[in-house]
Amino acid sequence: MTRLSDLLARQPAGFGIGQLPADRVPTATTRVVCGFCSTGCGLDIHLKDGRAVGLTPSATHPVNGGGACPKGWEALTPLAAPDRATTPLLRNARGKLVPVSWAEALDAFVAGFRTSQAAHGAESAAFLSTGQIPTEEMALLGSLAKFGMGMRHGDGNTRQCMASAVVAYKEAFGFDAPPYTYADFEQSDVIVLVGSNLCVAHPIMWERITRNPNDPEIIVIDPRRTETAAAATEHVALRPKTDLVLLYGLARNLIERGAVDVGFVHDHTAGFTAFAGFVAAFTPERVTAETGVSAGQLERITRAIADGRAVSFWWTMGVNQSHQGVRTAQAIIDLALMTGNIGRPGTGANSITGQCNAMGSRLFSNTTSLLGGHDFADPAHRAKVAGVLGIDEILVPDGPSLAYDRIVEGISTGQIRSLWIVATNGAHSWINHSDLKELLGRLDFLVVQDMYASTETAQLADLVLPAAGWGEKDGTFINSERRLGLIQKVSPAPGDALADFFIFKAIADAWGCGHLFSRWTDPEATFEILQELSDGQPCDITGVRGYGHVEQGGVQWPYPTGSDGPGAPAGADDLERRLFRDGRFYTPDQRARFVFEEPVPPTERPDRAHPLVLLTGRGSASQWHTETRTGKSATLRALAPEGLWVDIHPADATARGIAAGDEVTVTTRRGAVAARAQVTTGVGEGNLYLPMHHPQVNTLTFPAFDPHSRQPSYKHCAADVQPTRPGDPD
Ligand SMILES: Nc1nc2c(c(=O)[nH]1)N[C@H]1C(S)=C(S)[C@@H](COP(=O)(O)OP(=O)(O)OC[C@H]3O[C@@H](n4cnc5c(=O)[nH]c(N)nc54)[C@H](O)[C@@H]3O)O[C@H]1N2
Ligand SMILES: Nc1nc2c(c(=O)[nH]1)N[C@H]1C(S)=C(S)[C@@H](COP(=O)(O)OP(=O)(O)OC[C@H]3O[C@@H](n4cnc5c(=O)[nH]c(N)nc54)[C@H](O)[C@@H]3O)O[C@H]1N2
Ligand code: SF4
Ligand SMILES: [Mo]
Repeated sequence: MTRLSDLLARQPAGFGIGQLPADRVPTATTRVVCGFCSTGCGLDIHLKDGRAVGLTPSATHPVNGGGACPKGWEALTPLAAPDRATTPLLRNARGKLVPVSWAEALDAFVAGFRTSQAAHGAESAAFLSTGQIPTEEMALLGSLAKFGMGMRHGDGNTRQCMASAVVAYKEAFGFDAPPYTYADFEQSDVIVLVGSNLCVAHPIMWERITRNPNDPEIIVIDPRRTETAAAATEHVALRPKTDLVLLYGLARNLIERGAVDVGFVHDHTAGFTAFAGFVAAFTPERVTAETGVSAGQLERITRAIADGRAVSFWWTMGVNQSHQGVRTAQAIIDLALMTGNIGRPGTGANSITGQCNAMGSRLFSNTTSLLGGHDFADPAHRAKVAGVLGIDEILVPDGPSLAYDRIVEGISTGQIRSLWIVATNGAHSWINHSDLKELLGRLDFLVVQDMYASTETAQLADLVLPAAGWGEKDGTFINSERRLGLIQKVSPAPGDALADFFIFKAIADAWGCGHLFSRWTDPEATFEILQELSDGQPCDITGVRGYGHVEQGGVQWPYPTGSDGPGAPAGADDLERRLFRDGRFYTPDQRARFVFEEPVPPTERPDRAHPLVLLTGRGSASQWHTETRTGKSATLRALAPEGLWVDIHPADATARGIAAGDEVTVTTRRGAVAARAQVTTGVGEGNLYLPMHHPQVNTLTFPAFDPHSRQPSYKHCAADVQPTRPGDPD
């Protein structure tokens, strides 16, 4: 802990502590990482008698260096919201959720799952979790559900978000390993952002770009002129879902120009010759015809990449949330590999994660991969994990779980009969959720564990378990650049709400499998287990010396034993570390793979009734997903538009007699939603844009999925917009 005097010495004049009422003058400060996005900003929490009374972004944290976005500044506010779940709630015979004690709730939990599993088999129970709880909690949930309760199927909301990047990296690099460190934002001379609106979704990463001293070329590939595109040096406004054609065309042009790093490709990759042959068909004429990007612009970006000394490629949901998200991500990786832009400062094929602990979920949630980035299908991995945990190997399933969409499908076929949802609000966020809501109603038993009893999903539950949130518990997160950071309890949880960790422990005891988790006494003891599980893996963190080690600035994986001792390899203990500096990847032959496939059109095609394409995504820097948290802050609400606005191109608006501010109805084949018209050239002609934060938006989206990652394609469906007539929905 830092002393108040140290804190005050660091504050600029006029900080104003002197004006605070006496009962709010902090007496100490402690450091945590933010619990919203994956940037992982350090926040200094000011404490009075051990309780948070305010916060300031950490000036000395390597991620944010004193900055935070509005959500970070307001992080404490949602904790005090009146709709917090403060006691367990059980649906009674009259169908009403009523408060019950923890003892009754645990009895109901065990009875509900046991009864359903007895009738339909242990594997008919499943869970859906999150990228927003600490790694220790994810690991305990995944282990309890699969090793203790006999579940085989459990997935996370990270399927909605990162699944395409995970598969892309695994196939290309041999492990799910985003290679970069944020310093790369400052060290590039060419920065290519594909389907990524940093200014809104990762404002502090954008701030790091603004600190780049090289006057970088910033190329933004996005069908919309986003805040980020407007600030770029080049905005490539391609047609939605044509990225793959553009990227292959870029590869072809770069080859023609002789921009291939022949030495790197020869020494460290496999499959380039086939790739070069494949992309030859992506001529500039074809690229222009399919993507709408002009030959001149294609030439400019080819030249920028070819001439760049340090080119970094970054992508987010505009790539992952696509019917061909994996191959699109791999096309970005292909570009980085062929130009040798990997492993050096300012380079990389860099997937930016979304949620504060998406990376923890990818490695330790025991859903798609077995704890520690292991493989359920590999007997040696199962034996290793069982050995570390001291459990019988037979308890470890021999294959991965069904993906989120298959679990949902399983409810409709009767394969899945009971479900436990933790820290995700699928009844708002799942693609085409009208279906999901109906299906959740068919379950024998639905448990929702959340900070708020008011979420769309909690309202459908048979049992609601009240959870403590960020700021009310301890644990670690892993951010986008693989950096472990600490969260700490700085505020008491309301009422009977408990940290998810201790809810899981109580359930394990009630279920009768508590003995499996006797070593998992608290989050920090669990962290040691995670370290052991990571031993020898690319994400090895055995060298981390407990929570104290990650509190101040965090530590990036890998950090194997000996990373900071005498004799440690050079650079192993640097504050900023990137992967693949030696050109060696995690594949058996240590070579990265070129992976590619013929592009295919999106699943749902526009027609006369729905001639437009609807895109969805983030609305503003102050809104977080389904707004269960950000919606509770008056400050954050004031920073976002009120109500739902749809972006419409002026030509499309004129053709329909729509003027700015008009009430309109957006329709797809699945439904109709009322909104106000924002007439803007920010969207392309023929496109509409809706922010995902409004609960109705996912009644419109079309459930298409990438075949390799099962990630939903939230950013494409056929739609129309018309002036609202009497009788339309409001
Ligand atoms: N304020 C705020 N910040 C957040 C979040 C939040 O809810 N609010 N959520 C966090 C999470 S979990 C995530 S995953 C990230 C998401 O971060 P981003 O991916 O940056 O955010 P999105 O707005 O979903 O999508 C990015 C862009 O993809 C574009 N796009 C749509 N279709 C295509 C296409 O076919 N090609 C290309 N190239 N682009 C396309 C959209 O126009 C949009 O501008 O943000 C994180 N940060
Ligand atoms: N149309 C459209 N839909 C989308 C997207 C899009 O771009 N377009 N993006 C998708 C993406 S990338 C994502 S990541 C998802 C996000 O979708 P969700 O995960 O459904 O969104 P959140 O609102 O973050 O939900 C998190 C829930 O966890 C609760 N919670 C927070 N902290 C804790 C905790 O510590 N413990 C417990 N038990 N509960 C907690 C919150 O109250 C909230 O109810 O949405 C997806 N949906
Ligand atoms: S940029 Fe992300 S991590 Fe940083 S303060 Fe904002 S929400 Fe938190
Ligand atoms: Mo996400």
